[in-house]
Amino acid sequence: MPIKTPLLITVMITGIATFTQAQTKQLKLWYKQPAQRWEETLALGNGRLGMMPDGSITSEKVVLNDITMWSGSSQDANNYEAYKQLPEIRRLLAAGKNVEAQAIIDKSFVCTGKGSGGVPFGCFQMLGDLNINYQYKGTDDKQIRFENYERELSLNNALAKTTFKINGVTYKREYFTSFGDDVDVIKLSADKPGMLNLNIGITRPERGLTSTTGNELDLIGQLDNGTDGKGVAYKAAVKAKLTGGSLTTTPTSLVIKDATEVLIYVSAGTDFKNPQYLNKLNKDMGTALAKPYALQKQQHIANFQKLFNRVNVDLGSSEAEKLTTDQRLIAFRSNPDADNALPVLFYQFGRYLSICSTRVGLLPPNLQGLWANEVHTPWNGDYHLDINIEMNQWPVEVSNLSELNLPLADLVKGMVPHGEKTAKAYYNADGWVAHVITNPWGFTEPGESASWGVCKVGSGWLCDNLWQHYDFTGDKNYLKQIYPILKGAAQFYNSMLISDAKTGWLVTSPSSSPENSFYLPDGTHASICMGPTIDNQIIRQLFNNVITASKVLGKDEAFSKTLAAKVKKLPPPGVIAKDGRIQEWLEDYKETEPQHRHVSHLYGLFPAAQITPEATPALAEAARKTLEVRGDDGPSWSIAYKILWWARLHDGNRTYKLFKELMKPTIKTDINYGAGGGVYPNLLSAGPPFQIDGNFGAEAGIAEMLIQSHAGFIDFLPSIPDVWKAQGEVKGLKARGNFTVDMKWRDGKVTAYKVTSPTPRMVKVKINGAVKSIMATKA
Ligand code: FUC
Repeated sequence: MPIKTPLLITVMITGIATFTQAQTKQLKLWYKQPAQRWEETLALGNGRLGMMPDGSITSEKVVLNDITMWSGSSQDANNYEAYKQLPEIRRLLAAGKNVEAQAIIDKSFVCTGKGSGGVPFGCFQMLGDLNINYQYKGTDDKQIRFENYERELSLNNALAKTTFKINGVTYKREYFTSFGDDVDVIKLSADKPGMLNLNIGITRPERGLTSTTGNELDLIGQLDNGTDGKGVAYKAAVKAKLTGGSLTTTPTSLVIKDATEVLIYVSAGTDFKNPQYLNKLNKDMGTALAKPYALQKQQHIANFQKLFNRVNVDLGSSEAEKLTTDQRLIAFRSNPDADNALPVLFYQFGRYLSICSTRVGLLPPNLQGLWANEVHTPWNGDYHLDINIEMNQWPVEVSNLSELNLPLADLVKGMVPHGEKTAKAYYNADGWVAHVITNPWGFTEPGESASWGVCKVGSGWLCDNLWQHYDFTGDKNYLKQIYPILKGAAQFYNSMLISDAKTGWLVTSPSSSPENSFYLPDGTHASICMGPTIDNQIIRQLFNNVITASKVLGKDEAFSKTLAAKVKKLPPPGVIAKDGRIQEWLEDYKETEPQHRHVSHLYGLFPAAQITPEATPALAEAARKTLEVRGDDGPSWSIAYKILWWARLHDGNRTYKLFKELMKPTIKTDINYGAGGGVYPNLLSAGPPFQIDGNFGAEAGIAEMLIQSHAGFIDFLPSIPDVWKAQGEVKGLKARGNFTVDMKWRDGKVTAYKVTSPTPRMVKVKINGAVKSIMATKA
């Protein structure tokens, strides 16, 4: 809930100091060689279009993306007979016959059709490859000697560059996905006239036709929708503007000879919710071509910086900043305490990635944000609801990018009508439900396998993300808009909870604890159970949020009372098992994988605040033991989640240990479900493979180390490691209730701070261990 503003206490803000304006620090990734693999290429994006140049000398590949490139289509994969199996499944579970219950689910309680295994579920796909082949005068093409090579990605300007010298000529390339004109822009230049010779092609592994019309190079196609083949239609148009030289075309390429400067524009789009996409992309191309490059670049940077410059974090400079980013990661591994600027870079890279991978009115970032170099992206590049998509959104509120939560709210709104059908089909229940996976087509059915697909708190978890936007902003209009979504999700659980005969608690049945399994007393194992802890925690959270919302909006008092009565009958936020850990399931089962990557039963510790060291010390201690047994490794998202939990447990040094784990350099790409998460040379997070949740989760974790606001007050430096204590400064972080926080510290003690709000208000803060009320000044 928003932070209460106590009345009548007027304490002056102490220690106001001048805080660094905007970004004074240069934040960049840089390298001294071209990318050898996609995981070394630099991620550019403008919330819709993505572009990843590899900076090769002769054959440069620039992977292009569009966040709406989705195969598949709306479908109805509900099994409308499924609810008839519910009494028998529940009877078996109550009798401890989980294996038998699971068998019925696999047969008749999953989605119909292929589920995530193909279309119509669909898959997020790359748009295409822009292939630029360069020829250099006076060189033997096979053995080109180049020097002074550098490529970089500036996070301050959302701009990538490549420079090198061949035969005394300096070549420069500048790349950006324009936040102004909504096109990809590449500027090629040489410091001697007439030295640019190249041809440009555009391809795609399937469903893409390349052609030229006039001086425009086009890639067009249509993705598979799983029914009549006429799925999302797309086009990418490429044009070049030259200074000097000549432009001709072949049927599949643009050929440029003897130019001094070349501006390449890619204007692309799909018909996803945009039947007029061809008009738009033609118009965008026209505007881009007509504008002077310098102005275009300036507008791009200005638009991007409106969001990026809202937050500044400074933990000091380091010598390691002089190292290239790949070398710096290696150095950090052996001497992490010498480079406090790396966590800052990684934090700001997370903010950069949010700004680049989503925008208001479009889709939220998927498993890979908006960057994919394949047609078949791992896990379909979809929206996984049992951690991943929620984690993607966790950093945006605290990191002052609140509006970037709205695309998720739109996605969820679109799921509701379908989720209502799913609620009826499987549970004969009111409201709406979503299980483990969704896509832009509104999929809400269980997945195709009982082992992972039946977890039913996807909808409840999403609602918490939606709630966070209200909690941070206090925006009642927004609350009004999302209320029906929250209420519908609560109606579902309200109408399907059953009473557990042993405890009398209200629980879900059937369900599972995301993607874990357990041993039954007879030695067999199963995933399906009644009332896993995560379900209880998510439902508690949702019901309480709906109760608060109904009060704030002054509606649905009767329903709110029903929920309040049910909350009392839910299992507590955690049950402490014999071994001192929090029980993952209603029964004290032994897990089949003690180090399983999901630690779902700590949802109550983060993102929820049902378990806190202050209010529930015994549960907090049990959470600590739970984490000790689970260990510190896992896919990157799992390590990132552990940063967040340890931050909530106020163990700064442990959070930093986990951050170090997360920053293990790797180039592995095989799908990993166990230990071994890390980071690629381009700082994208490695599950492996690339999954952006690790970036966003770690960003949220770093913010949570610096500021927390879930317990009714703003906690300054709740969880920083010793190595950050000497001195630091942050500016622009957000706290629940729409407060903005700046602070400076020295030797672990806050020395100056400023809390602002749209209107002056009292707010509770915890600074240097003391809780007090202060006046937040007008922003
Ligand atoms: C969840 C995780 C996997 C992976 C996938 C996309 O199922 O268990 O590790 O992150 O989502």
